[in-house]
Formats: sequence, C-alpha cells, structure tokens
Amino acid sequence: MATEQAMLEEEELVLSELNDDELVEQMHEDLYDGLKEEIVEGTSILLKRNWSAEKVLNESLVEGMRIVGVDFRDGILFVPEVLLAANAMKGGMEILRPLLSESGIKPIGKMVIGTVKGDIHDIGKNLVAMMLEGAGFEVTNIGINNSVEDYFQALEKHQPDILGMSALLTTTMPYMKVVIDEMVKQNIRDDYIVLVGGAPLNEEFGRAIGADRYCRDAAQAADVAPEMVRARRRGAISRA
Ligand code: B1M
Repeated sequence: MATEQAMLEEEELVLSELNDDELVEQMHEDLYDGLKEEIVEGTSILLKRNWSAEKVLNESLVEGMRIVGVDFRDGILFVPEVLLAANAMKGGMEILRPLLSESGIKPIGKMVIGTVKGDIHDIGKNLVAMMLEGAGFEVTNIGINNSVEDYFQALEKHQPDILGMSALLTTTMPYMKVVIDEMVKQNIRDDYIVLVGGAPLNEEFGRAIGADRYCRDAAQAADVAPEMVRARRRGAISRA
C-alpha cells in the first residue's frame, strides 16, 4: 500500500511545476535513479528558464554524478546502477553539447583526446571534448581504452596540436606515462602539447610523467588549451 502511494506520488510529479531549487534536487534524485527522460526534461526546463549551459551542467548533472560517486565508493550503488546514472547524464549532456560548443570561430587548433587503456570512463573526457569545441578547437574524440598504438594512429592521422589523455582509475593513470615515454622514444614528444586530466590526477603527477599540463576540469582545459597553442606557436612553451 505504501509503495502504491509512493508510486502515485511519483506519477503526479510535474517537473515544470517545481521551482529551480526543487527541480535541481529532483534531478539529482533522477540521475541517481538513472532516469534519462527526466534528466533530459529537467535540463530543457532549466535552459528555458535562462540558466546557462554551464550552470545546468555543474549544478544539476556534475553535482548529481558526484553524489552517485560517493555512494558507488561506499558500496551503496553498484556498476549497473552507476551505468544507468551515466546514461542519464549523457542524455542531459547531449542537449547541452551544442550550447557548450557554439563559438562560431574558425578552429584555433586541433586536439585528439581519449581515455587510456584499461579505462572505460568517458563522461569527463567527453565534457572536455565539448568544452574544447566550444573554445574553438577541432576535436577528435577517440573514445575509451586507448593503447599507445591507438593514440599514435590518431596523432598521425589528425596531426593535432594537442594530445589529451584522461584516466579515472589509479590503476590506469600510470599508462599516460607509457604513452609519453613512447613519444619520447619515437622522437615525437615535442611535436605535440600533452594535456592530462581525470579525478585521481594532480599537478605533481602531470609533471612527474612529463605532460605539459594537468587540467583539473573541462573549464580549465578550455582555458589552458588555447593559451598553450599560442605559446607553442610563439615558440615559448614551458612544462608545468
Ligand atoms: Co567508475 N570509478 N569504476 N564507473 N566511476 C570511479 C572513478 C571511482 C572514483 C568511484 C569510487 O570508488 N568512488 C572509482 C575509482 C577508484 C580509484 O581508482 N581510486 C571507480 C571504480 C573503482 C570503477 C570500477 C573499477 C568498478 C568495478 O568494476 N568494481 C570500474 C572500472 C571500469 C574500467 O574503467 N575498467 C568502474 C566502472 C564505472 C562505470 C562503467 C559503471 C561508470 C562509467 C560510465 C562512463 O563513463 N560511461 C563509472 C562511473 C560513472 C564512475 C563515477 C561514479 C563517476 C565518473 C564521472 O563520470 N564523473 C566515479 C566516481 C567519481 O568520480 N565521482 C567512478 C563525472 C565527470 C564529469 O567527472 O570524469 O572526473 P570526471 O571528469 C572531470 C575531470 O576529472 C576532468 O574534467 C572533467 C570534467 O570537468 N577531466 C579531464 C577528466 N578527463 C580529463 C582529460 C583532460 C582534462 C581534464 O585532458 C586534457
């Protein structure tokens, strides 16, 4: 009976009738429950209420996924549930994509980006790709689980200014060094700017593996990338 009542209440919930705070809170719950349609609807409603794409992204989607991450870590949520949450988040991101990417300027540089071998997390990397497109880059997103060979093939084919690598696991982040070491070995390291990112990384790690820069988040990547391309074209790049 109690469940029936709860179901009835849920059915009656009209997202567009909630105020902004209630809607954002409801979206956190819907993301947690992997409800893609509701996330898509909530995202559209907030945009119609003149929220910027960045604000919708950060306050409803990224924050919702942070909560999912905490319960995943604590063993309250499991892989299938987190996959549903990720799928719901992607539904919202698809709506935000054109808005985050619309800059209308001629490409100021090219980037190849992919998640490293052994790692299938792609939400953050896709966000970086979108934000870089928004910053005026032509971005080739080579997906997940990339080996050294995959990265090298993409570099040869697309001749980007920047190679971006993402890792979300402490066990896969060392693979970034494998890629960079191989670039050094093949004498192509200095042909590219290498940016790295992902939740378990930090600046010190970026420096230690020989990347040009560690980027904390997609917004920082979108700031750093044009800066680095300009510096490189001036012949003034310094690793940090
Ligand atoms: Co995974 N997972 N996961 N997971 N997962 C984490 C990363 C974890 C921290 C969860 C936890 O325990 N709290 C933990 C890692 C622990 C560790 O290594 N220290 C973990 C684990 C353990 C695992 C498995 C091993 C679980 C298992 O099977 N037992 C497994 C590994 C699979 C594999 O990769 N081989 C696994 C699987 C999965 C799912 C498939 C279920 C799913 C991924 C779905 C997908 O991506 N399509 C998943 C998810 C969703 C997560 C959490 C919950 C969310 C990640 C995310 O999308 N965050 C995550 C917990 C968490 O991080 N809160 C977790 C939102 C995204 C916007 O942020 O990705 O950090 P983020 O990206 C940011 C920045 O990091 C940065 O910018 C982005 C946007 O601002 N950034 C870059 C990222 N890449 C960049 C590249 C750049 C620059 C900046 O290049 C220039």
